[in-house]
Amino acid sequence: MLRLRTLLVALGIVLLLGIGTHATSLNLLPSIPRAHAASVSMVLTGCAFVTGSCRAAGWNGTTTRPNPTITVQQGDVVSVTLSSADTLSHQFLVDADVDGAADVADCPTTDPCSKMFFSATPFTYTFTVSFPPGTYSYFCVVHPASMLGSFVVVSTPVGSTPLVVNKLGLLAPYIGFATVLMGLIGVTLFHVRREARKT
Ligand SMILES: [Cu+2]
Repeated sequence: MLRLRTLLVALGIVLLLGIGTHATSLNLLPSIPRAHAASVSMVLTGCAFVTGSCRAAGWNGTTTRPNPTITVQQGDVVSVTLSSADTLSHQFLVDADVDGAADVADCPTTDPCSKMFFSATPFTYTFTVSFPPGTYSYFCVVHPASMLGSFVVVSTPVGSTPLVVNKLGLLAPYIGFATVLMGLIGVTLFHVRREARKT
């Protein structure tokens, strides 16, 4: 009978340990990363016609990658370093209300926009992405036909990988716990029966 009591105490300890392990396994549950604003910097040079360092018309005026797609997260603080590479006047604008670049009346209330510039000396225009996720366009107000590109606003941090939930991995601690519990019940029943037979 003493052996049975010892066995039951041992079973209780193992059960408590099991519940403890079970509780910590809850930390394995995936957590959604909290959105956080970041500071994003980029350089855009103005090129409306081919001259000097301007190999093509377009922001950054390269033949390989003019008008680069700009991808940011909602809430990001974006700093654009602007200069003119063809001595012409340019003005950076993000068409946040999607009504085209011509509507300068939106600038800078709804559409973030820089001052007009023609100097080769760079200056930095900073704005916060306060509009919702989506695909927008950024323009040069003076040359909207050639100096335009995509401005993409995403809701998750730029460069983060999508959350993948390993469902089997989540179940593993539960299966392990259940197996140990069943085993212990089996062993206990075996000993209880043996003790009962002895008396
Ligand atoms: Cu321009």
